[in-house]
Amino acid sequence: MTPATRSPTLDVARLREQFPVLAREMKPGVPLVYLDSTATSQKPLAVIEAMDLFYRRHNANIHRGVYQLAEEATAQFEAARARVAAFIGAAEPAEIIFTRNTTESINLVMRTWAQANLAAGDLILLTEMEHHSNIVPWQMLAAEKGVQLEFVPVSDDGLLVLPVYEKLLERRPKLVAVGHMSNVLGTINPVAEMSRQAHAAGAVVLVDGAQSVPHMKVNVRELGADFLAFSSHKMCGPTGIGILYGRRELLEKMPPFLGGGDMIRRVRLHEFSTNEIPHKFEAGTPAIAEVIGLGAAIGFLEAAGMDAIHAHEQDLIAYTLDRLSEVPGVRVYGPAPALRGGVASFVMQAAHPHDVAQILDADGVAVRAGHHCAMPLHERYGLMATTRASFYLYNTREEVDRLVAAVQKVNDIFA
Ligand code: C6P
Repeated sequence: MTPATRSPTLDVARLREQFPVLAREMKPGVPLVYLDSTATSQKPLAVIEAMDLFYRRHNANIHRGVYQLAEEATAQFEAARARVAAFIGAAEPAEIIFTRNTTESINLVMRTWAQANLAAGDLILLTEMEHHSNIVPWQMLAAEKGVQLEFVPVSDDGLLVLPVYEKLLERRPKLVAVGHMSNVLGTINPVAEMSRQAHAAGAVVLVDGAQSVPHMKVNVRELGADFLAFSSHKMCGPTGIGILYGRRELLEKMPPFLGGGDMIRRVRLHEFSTNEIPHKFEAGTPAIAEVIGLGAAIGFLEAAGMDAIHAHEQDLIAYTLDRLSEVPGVRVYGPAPALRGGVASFVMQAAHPHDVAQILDADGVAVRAGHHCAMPLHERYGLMATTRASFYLYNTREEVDRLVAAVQKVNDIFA
């Protein structure tokens, strides 16, 4: 298969050359079709080489040594932080906290801001389409503190039922925690408008940007997010690094998360005082090479162009929905292409989602099957599992054709 360049916005053939793994054959003559970027993205040479170079030339701990190597490492680490801040339109690098992943970023807000500011009876609004990472921490807080949780329902066509959201806002929640883009339905929620309404009702807004930040232009100030959580590994960067954006005013008043080195200003035997933000929330030695890799990933994405990436994925998802509609017994969940990103979760009459994924795998097509860490959403549709194909800037229409051919094969096998 020749990788296609037929994208309205991207030179995909050239981009693909930057991802060594995409050249793999899963068995002789069967090239990999990687359709699981929602779980984790592949990594371009720019990222692999930036981390390699760091270890070969600059490796030292940061914020500690006064020698040149340590200063180089610190400068590169902080330059990556500044790059993340600019990428999402934060007012300053100090508003960017490095964690391990989106999950830890959300847990940090729960353990610090929410522990300090919420009391029994306070309301938190979530939605039925949240990933477990944006449900379970709040359930833990509910069990510990007696806060209440309410969920904005999802319609049959995969959209938030906004009149119910507006009604729930009348109960003046303290926090609205909402996913920007669903990892199952692909739905892109109208978060800017939802934030405006939430603020008018006196709530703080946390946005789970795990699926939006990698795939479209996200500006925290336009979004109105007080907190934004996302993961490096879903945006061409390495694993082990998550990001929490928080507004300075909120971060400064929050108690620290973990205790230890780097997060303190001064320690005595029986007390400590905290460092400035963002260091107050970054205890211990961080994943230094990974942060530098994330900086390189952002450079790579910016060079491709976030609007171009989004347009490419919308083209792919429109094509996918169209092509899958030709296959008998396939049902795809989620809204129309214009309202979603590059995610297609589906079920087949002929076979269980896990069997579908296995048959696809035999043809080199890598998709995920299961509940995708969104069990309540699957229950909403009366499902235990779906098969999910998801796209990124390196995918092509030819790969969608390979997906559809393999899906057709499932029907042939079970007919
Ligand atoms: N979704 C998926 O296959 P972590 O694992 O912490 O980097 O990201 C968690 C997370 C939070 N929110 C959303 C919307 C997500 O999609 C994810 C990760 C992956 O769908 C792994 S379960």
